Amino acid sequence: TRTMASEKDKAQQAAAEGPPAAQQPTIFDKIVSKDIPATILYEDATALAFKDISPQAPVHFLVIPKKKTGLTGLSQATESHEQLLGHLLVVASKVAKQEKLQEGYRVVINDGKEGCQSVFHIHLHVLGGKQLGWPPC
Ligand code: D5M
Repeated sequence: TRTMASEKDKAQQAAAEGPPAAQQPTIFDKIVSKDIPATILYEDATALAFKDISPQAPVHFLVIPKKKTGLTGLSQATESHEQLLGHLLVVASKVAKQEKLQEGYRVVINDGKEGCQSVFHIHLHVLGGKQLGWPPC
């Protein structure tokens, strides 16, 4: 689809610009600091969940750590991130319930160029609200 193509383009462009510096601010830092608006669905001391600006399903939100602590993407994960990554999954589950996804949903983490990652601040996609297809590629 066109949307897929443009996400792929963005990911390839981001990859061509070189590896992201771990602490380089992204658009998600501005969402965390409320410098740019987002529809926030959940917030605690560690995590933020907000609606994706370009929804790929009737319900599509992102769960991010407020401080990425070196985690630009899942490929950067180390044992030091275990607690944070676990927390993001629990938040995804809580917000999915809150958004009434009792019939099911999907959680996705895009990583790097071939994974179509375009924002280098780790984020979980939660998609649902319709019968999803499989495989996603
Ligand atoms: O996904 C990055 C996702 O981030 C993509 O689905 C669009 C979303 N996005 C980008 N900017 C915004 C703002 N400002 N608000 C909400 N959502 C946003 P990736 O997995 O890196 O391809």
